[in-house]
Amino acid sequence: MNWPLSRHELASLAASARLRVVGVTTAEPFIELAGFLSDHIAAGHVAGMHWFTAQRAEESTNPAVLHPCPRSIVSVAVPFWSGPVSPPNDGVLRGRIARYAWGRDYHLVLRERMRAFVSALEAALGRSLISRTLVDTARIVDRAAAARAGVGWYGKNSMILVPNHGSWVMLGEVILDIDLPTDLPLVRDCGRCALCITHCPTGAIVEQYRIHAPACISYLTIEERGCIPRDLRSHMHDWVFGCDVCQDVCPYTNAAARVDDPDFAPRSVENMFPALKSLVWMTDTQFQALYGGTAVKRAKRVGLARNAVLALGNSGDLRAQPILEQALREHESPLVRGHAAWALHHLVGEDARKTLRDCYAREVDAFARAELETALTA
Ligand code: B12
Ligand code: SF4
Ligand code: SF4
Repeated sequence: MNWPLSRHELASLAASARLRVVGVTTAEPFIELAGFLSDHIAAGHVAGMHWFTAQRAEESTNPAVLHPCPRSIVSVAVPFWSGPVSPPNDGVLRGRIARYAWGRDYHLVLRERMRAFVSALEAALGRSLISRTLVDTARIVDRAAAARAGVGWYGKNSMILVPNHGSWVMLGEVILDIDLPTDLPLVRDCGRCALCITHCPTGAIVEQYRIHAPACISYLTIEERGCIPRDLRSHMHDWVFGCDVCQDVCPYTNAAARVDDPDFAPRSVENMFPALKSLVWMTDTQFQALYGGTAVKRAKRVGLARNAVLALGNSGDLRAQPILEQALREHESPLVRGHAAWALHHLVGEDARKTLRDCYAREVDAFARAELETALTA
């Protein structure tokens, strides 16, 4: 077949758009995935994400629903490992944000680069293309496209592992109306390793390649808008947005090459290890200044405050006690007050009784009252 571009030309056009890891697959439907996804949904593994319906899953496995004349899918992986970083030793009680969310929102970064890539392609071919760029829209299963395009392979934590970068990559796709030379899937697997399964703090990797999202800290801190199940709270440790444990323990991900991509660089320490007290009392303006234009925005200000009180309760540090007492008495959100009741009791046990009793006498919100009652009777 006469390809309009060679593999090499395609790779250098992608590199000119700052996309260094790309692979190509056909626009054929992902037939096996459709069945896997409907079983996955029926088993409740994505419960709580109401947009994740069987119909949407079926559509997401068929590129013809997403593009009028799809011929090829270019899968892109943007690496972001910038080397080991520890929280500052400044005596401040701090939480932890997952690494992918430290810098600019990856949706914006990937979309800009993929659009630049399409423009470069059009210039090289001398004609316009019918294209669609996708990133994390759940309109296509990004990992399935990456696996079929040979960009990476599935780890048992269900992450796509990319040679030289492990799972420290964000994924996107460009669907095009032209045929391109395709790549073969990589023939790799985890062997006997199961570190991610044994280290997952909440047991969310229920079997290899299968995540029970309602138990995953990433889901709990970002997608869950209401009450976090009590039995999972103490396992969330200091995570306030996302979780990197199943990647941090992975030997492939640990061997990732360092990339200094300014788009993924944090603006300040608060984008990596935020001060928990500040998160509890943040105003909308402060929230916007720190987290506007980053993926953290998705969790919303009150969601982060709720996550922060849990992290304070899990800190084991008595300096968290007055912060929690104040949150329990004065926070404007009943969601935060309710979680603060659990956190305070978890931190100091019986010593919380007087504050809990005082607050119970004044509390009017049903959720916060129920949490106070549970803490008092625990
Ligand atoms: C919903 C969602 C979540 C949910 C559910 C995750 C899940 N694993 O199901 C929650 C909120 C929990 C979540 C968490 C995270 N997510 Co998320 N999430 C998504 C989203 C929007 C849809 C994923 C989906 O369809 N899940 C349903 C399952 C069934 O599909 P899957 O995850 O692709 O899993 C595949 C494997 O299970 C495989 N498989 C099944 N059986 C078998 C058997 C064998 C033998 C093999 C080899 C494979 C295999 O097939 C499945 C389909 O491809 C995608 C974006 C997108 N549009 O695809 C991002 C995405 C998957 N998330 C991403 C990231 C970065 C994360 C977090 C790391 C964020 C964080 N640090 O907190 C965590 C990681 C948790 C984990 N271990 O998966 C990246 C993953 C990048 C990568 N390198 O793989 C994606 C692709 C976003 C992006 N555009 O880059 N996420
Ligand atoms: S992101 Fe955290 S909670 Fe979710 S599967 Fe990985 S280790 Fe478990
Ligand atoms: S930790 Fe081990 S089992 Fe898990 S993804 Fe990495 S190599 Fe695979």
